[in-house]
Amino acid sequence: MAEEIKKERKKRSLSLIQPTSVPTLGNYLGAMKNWPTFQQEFDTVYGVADLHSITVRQDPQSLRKQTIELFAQLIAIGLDPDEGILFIQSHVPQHSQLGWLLNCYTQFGELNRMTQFKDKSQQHADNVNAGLFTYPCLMAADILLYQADVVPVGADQKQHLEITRDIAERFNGIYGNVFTVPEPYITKAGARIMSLQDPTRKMSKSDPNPKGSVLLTDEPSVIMKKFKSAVTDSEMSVHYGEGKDGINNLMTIYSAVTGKSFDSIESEFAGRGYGDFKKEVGEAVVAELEPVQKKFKELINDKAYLQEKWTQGAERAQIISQRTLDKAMKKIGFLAK
Ligand code: AQP
Repeated sequence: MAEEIKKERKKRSLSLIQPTSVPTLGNYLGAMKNWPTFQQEFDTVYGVADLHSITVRQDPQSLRKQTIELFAQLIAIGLDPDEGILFIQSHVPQHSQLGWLLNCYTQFGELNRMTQFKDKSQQHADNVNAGLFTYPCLMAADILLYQADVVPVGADQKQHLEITRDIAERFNGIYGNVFTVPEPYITKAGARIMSLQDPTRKMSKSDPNPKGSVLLTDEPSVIMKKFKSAVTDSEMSVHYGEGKDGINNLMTIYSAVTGKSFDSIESEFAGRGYGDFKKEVGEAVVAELEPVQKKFKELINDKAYLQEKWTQGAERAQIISQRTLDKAMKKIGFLAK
C-alpha cells in the first residue's frame, strides 16, 4: 500500500497595521520590530489595514499617501515581500465579505465590552459610527481568513484577539472545524509604550499632541527634542516604580531598544539626572531607527516597485482567503454560483 506522505504546513502568523498616520515607536516596539523574525519561523501574512482606518474619518489624499508609506515602512523594517504575503487589505474583498458574515455571529454585548470602542468613541464623539463598533468582526475576518495560528500584537490588541477566538469557537461549534483558533503573541519588551506627554495613555499614531509620539520618520533632532521634553516626575531617580509612569515608560523604551534589564538600567543611571537619562534613551532610539529610516527613504521613491509588490501580495492573499470564505459560506448554507 502506498504510504501517504503528508507535507506539514508551517504555522502561519498574521498582523495588520492601520494607515491612520505614520507608525509610532509604540507600533514599532510593540509589534513591527518582531515581524521580520517571524518570517524565518512562520508562514507570514502582513498587511496595511486601510479598511479599519476609516472607522475614524480620513482625508482621501492623506489616506492614499499613508497607505503607500506604510506599505514601504513594512519593507523598510525588514519584511521580505517575496517571502511571506504583504498586502493592502482593501485589495482583498474577501475581508469585507467575511467581516459581514462574522457580524452575524458576534453579540452586541461582546462588542460593547471592547475598551478600544469606549476609548475611540470618547476621542471621536462626533463620529461614533457602526464600523467603530463592529471593528473586532472585521479584525476577526482578517485573522480567520488566513487560518492564522499566531497573531503578534501589542498588549492593547489582546482583547480583540480574545473576541476573535470566541467568534471562531462559536462558528466552529455550529458548523464544525472551519477556522483555526489563533493564539496571541505579545512581546514582553515594548508591549505597551506610553505617550511621552501623558504616560498614562498609550502612544498612538493619531494622538493630536505631536510631542507625545515618536514617529518612525522623525528626524534625529526631532526625536531628541521629544525625549528631552518627555514628562517625568520630581524624584530625580531612575528606577521603576509606582507613580513614576514617565520614567517607567522611558525605561521600557530603553530596555526594548537596548535589550538591557531594568536592574542594569537602574545601576547604569544611579546618581545621574533625568536629563542624562532622557538623552541616552533618545540616542538609543535614533540609532535603532536609523537603518529603517534609510531604507524607507530609498523605497518611497520607487513607486513602481511598491506597486508590483502590493499587486503580487493581493493575488497571493486572495488565493488563501477565498478558500476559507468559500468554506464558511458553504457551511452557512449559501448557494454556490
Ligand atoms: N503604544 C503601543 N505600544 C505597544 N504596541 C502598540 N501598538 C499600537 N500602539 C502601541 C501595536 O501596533 C500594532 C498596530 O496597531 P494598529 O495600527 O493596528 O492599531 P492601534 O493599536 O490602534 O495603533 P495606534 O497607533 O493607537 O493607532 P491609532 O492611533 O490609529 O488608533 C498592533 O499590534 C498594536 O498592538
